Order: sequence, then structure tokens, then C-alpha cells
Amino acid sequence: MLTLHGFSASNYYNIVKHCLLYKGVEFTENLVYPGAPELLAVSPAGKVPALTTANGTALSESSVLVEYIEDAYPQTPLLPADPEQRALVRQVMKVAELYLELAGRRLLPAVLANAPVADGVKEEVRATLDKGAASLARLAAFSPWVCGADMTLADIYLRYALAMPKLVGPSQLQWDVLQAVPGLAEWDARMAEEAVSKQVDADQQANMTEFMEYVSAAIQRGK
Ligand SMILES: N[C@@H](CCC(=O)N[C@@H](CS)C(=O)NCC(=O)O)C(=O)O
Repeated sequence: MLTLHGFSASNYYNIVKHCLLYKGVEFTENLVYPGAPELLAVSPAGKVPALTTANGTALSESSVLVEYIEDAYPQTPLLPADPEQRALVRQVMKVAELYLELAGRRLLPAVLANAPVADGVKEEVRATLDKGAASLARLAAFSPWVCGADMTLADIYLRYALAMPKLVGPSQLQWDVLQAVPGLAEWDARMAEEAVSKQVDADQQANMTEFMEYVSAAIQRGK
């Protein structure tokens, strides 16, 4: 059986968990936070999530994990059969990761720990987020899913990548990603209605108090 390592408050963890649940792949969850020595054994950069395969191989990086799951468990596919259509799905995933999630993440310490933001950082983040939102507006079909009639990895990846700009945008930048991309708010609400999303969101809520305690302890330790 597969083991998913990490914690439910993590948006990257939830990308992989959503895929496993959607495809009906059996897995167990191993609750572990960054900084734990046992995480380094399965994730070389010490990041969440990691996955131990049924053969005992440890893998990390959320995009690698969802591609592995798609390859190893092709039932209920989340990538189209056609190579060009697959590439289009991967393009949206990459845009979501690079220009929306990672850009927004730079302001996470300001939101979680009220950390000061260095001069110019908000402008840089906003410029990258604008690029991400404009790219998404050009790429997304929202008919009803991001790449067309079928739900794909692009929908799942984007849902959890968006968590970061949704969190930091209003409070740090007076900017709302859901308003910046036509059709995004409706798609986001549609995704939230999916049974798997509700399960993932409930688990995330249930983990939030413990996660915030972990964050406070890490701040105390100066990490
Ligand atoms: N590129 C990684 C990013 C994962 C990531 O940043 N995870 C966060 C939790 S949401 C983490 O482990 N942070 C701790 C750290 O960066 O040391 C992926 O796609 O899996």
C-alpha cells in the first residue's frame, strides 16, 4: 500500500491526496511536519509531501508524485491520452506552481507570523502574480474544467496552488486572484463542491490547530 507523508494543512500535500482519493487508490497517511528527521528519510529536501510506493521507494515533489500516481494507477485518468492535450494540462500546472503558488508563498511569513516584508518584495510578488493570473486567463477554458470537459491534474493542481494567492492577496496586496481571472471564482466554487474536495478541506480544518502550534514552535526555535 502507498504511504503519503506530510500534514493535511499543507496545500502541496492536498494536491497528492486529492489525486489518490479521486482515483480510488488505497493509501495510508503518515502525519509528519518539516524538520522531523523521519521526513528527510523520504524527502531529500525535507519538504511535504512525500510518498512511499507499494515497492518501498520514497518519492517527493508534488508534481512528480501526481505524475507517478497517474503512471502507476491509470484508472480514472487525470491526463488526456493525446500528447498535446497532456502538455496543455501540464502547462497549467506549471503556471499555477511558478507564478501563483510560489509567488504568493513569499508573503506567507507575513500572514502567519506577522514577519516584516523587505522593501520591494510585495511589488515583485504582485508582478509575478499578475503574470500568473494573465497566463491563466489566456489558458483556462473553464468549460466546465480548466482544460475542457474532463477534470484533469490541472484542476487539482490549480485548486491547491491557488490557496496561497487567495490567502496572501487580500491582506498583503489588496488583490483578489479570484476577481483577476474571468471564470475563476465560479470554477473555484465548483471545485469546492466536489466530494473529494470536501473531504480534503475537512481534514485540512481538523489539522489547522496542530499546524499553527507547529508554526509557533518553529518560530520560537528561530526557524
Ligand atoms: N516543490 C515542493 C514544495 C513543497 C512545500 O513547499 N511544502 C511545504 C509545506 S506546504 C514544506 O514542506 N515546507 C517546509 C520547507 O520548505 O522546508 C512540492 O511541490 O512538493
